Amino acid sequence: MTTKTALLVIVSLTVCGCSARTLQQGDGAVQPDVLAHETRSFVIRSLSWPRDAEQAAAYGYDYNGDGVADNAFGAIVAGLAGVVQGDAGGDGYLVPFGTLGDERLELDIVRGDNLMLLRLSAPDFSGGYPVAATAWRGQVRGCCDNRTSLETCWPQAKTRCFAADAELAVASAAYPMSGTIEGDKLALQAERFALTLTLGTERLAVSLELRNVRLRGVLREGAIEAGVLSGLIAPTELRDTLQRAIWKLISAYWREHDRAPVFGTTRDQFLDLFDRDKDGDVSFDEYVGNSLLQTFWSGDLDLDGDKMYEMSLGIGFTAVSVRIRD
Ligand SMILES: [Ca+2]
Ligand SMILES: [Ca+2]
Ligand SMILES: [Ca+2]
Repeated sequence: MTTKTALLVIVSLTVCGCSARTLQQGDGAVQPDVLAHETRSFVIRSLSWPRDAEQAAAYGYDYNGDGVADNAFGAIVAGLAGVVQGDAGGDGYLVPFGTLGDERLELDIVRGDNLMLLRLSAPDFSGGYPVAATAWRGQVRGCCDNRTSLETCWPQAKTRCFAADAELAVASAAYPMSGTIEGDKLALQAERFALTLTLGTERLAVSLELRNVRLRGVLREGAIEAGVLSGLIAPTELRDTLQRAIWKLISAYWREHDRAPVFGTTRDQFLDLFDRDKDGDVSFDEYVGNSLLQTFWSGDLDLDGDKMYEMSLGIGFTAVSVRIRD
């Protein structure tokens, strides 16, 4: 907004004493609703996978209204986490998934590789008002010089990228959201949202476009706490993005450690299961075509009734205040 339009608006408000909502006209391309609003901007500071079935449910959203929270992918990750833990000191056959862990996710966020931005806009934040919101992917930024661990990165990152006066730039189209604040409880929904996750020892960045997105959390001064982000992964996205990433993860690990067991099976057993054309390798088509995996990876919900099942996903998050440049 130019100084001139700002002045015009202030003058108009003073003169008519009316609410900003009535100021719909004018040639200054002024958006009265926005003027009436206070805005708060955040960057996601951490993401956390569910560690057990209980947490998977807590991070889920009940999409089909049957009283049970839906979080099929979260439940898979929680299940893997349990097996990895159970396998600690064992033969390490789930090593490729060992770094599904939160620390790896957090490191990628803290060092500025995976920034997700959210701007809330409401008449005021004391509660009971509708909220408009916009989410973006943030531009990659070097948030610290020593990027090797959270301990070395965070002291610098917290002032460079995760402070109220830090300014982060957007790097994607806007994902519009809407919702409410009741007391300190924020609840938003959006048609779509791009969630980027880093998977495995190979640190594969996977950008998933979630549908039917629900975001909730507790609004604090300068932060969103106890955040939960839920959404549905479409069947094509599930196959072409998520399963492909996991196939890459397994293949890379397996090629590098050609004697290592995979999923508790030996290399021969693994080939037996997947290598249909017996060329000694497991292609993506062989991997996704495996009937066991098809069952494992089948979605859990078909809200749009097209007989293709989407997979629900819920993950925890926290966010802190920043400035957003869009
Ligand atoms: Ca349900
Ligand atoms: Ca093959
Ligand atoms: Ca469907």
